[in-house]
Amino acid sequence: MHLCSWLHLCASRYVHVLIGRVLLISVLERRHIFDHTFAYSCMCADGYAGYNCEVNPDECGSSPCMNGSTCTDMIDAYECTCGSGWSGGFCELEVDACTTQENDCDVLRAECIHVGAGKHECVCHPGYETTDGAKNCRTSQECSSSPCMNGATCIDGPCTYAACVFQWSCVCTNGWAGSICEINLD
Ligand SMILES: [Ca+2]
Repeated sequence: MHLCSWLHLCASRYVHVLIGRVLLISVLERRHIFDHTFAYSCMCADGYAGYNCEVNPDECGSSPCMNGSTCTDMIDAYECTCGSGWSGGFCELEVDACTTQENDCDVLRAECIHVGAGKHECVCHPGYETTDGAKNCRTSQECSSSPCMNGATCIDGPCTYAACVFQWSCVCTNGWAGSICEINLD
């Protein structure tokens, strides 16, 4: 008969339930010291398993993290580290980039459209055009192609931030009519 060493007992911090005879109770170490000829069992805390509570089961084994995220096993828990564009405890939620600082659309003259996890597109309001994916929109320059005929004056339509009321029009010289002053009245 001999006393068990600490290493022969349950993993530290766990409750020792002695099946056999208690030789003495260590108040200082808060454990029982027992006769090794008798069996013992361990009552594991949540998140531990094994005869001596020495096993940390892998909570990532059931692949709880979604959408390509990384699972980190912890004690009776796991943690998902989401990839770009995903959020939530399981990375199950698409990030709406239009509601984040990722939104780089023209604040006043473009619409941000959510098109997938962390992805967005910018579209200029009607009557506006862009050369940089609607990060900046400007009123369309219809008059630059000189659509008005016979000496008419081309006028870009008035715009609000929401839209241009009409995009352009022609002011004809005397004797001409039509939307582009193409009709000779004389
Ligand atoms: Ca674990």
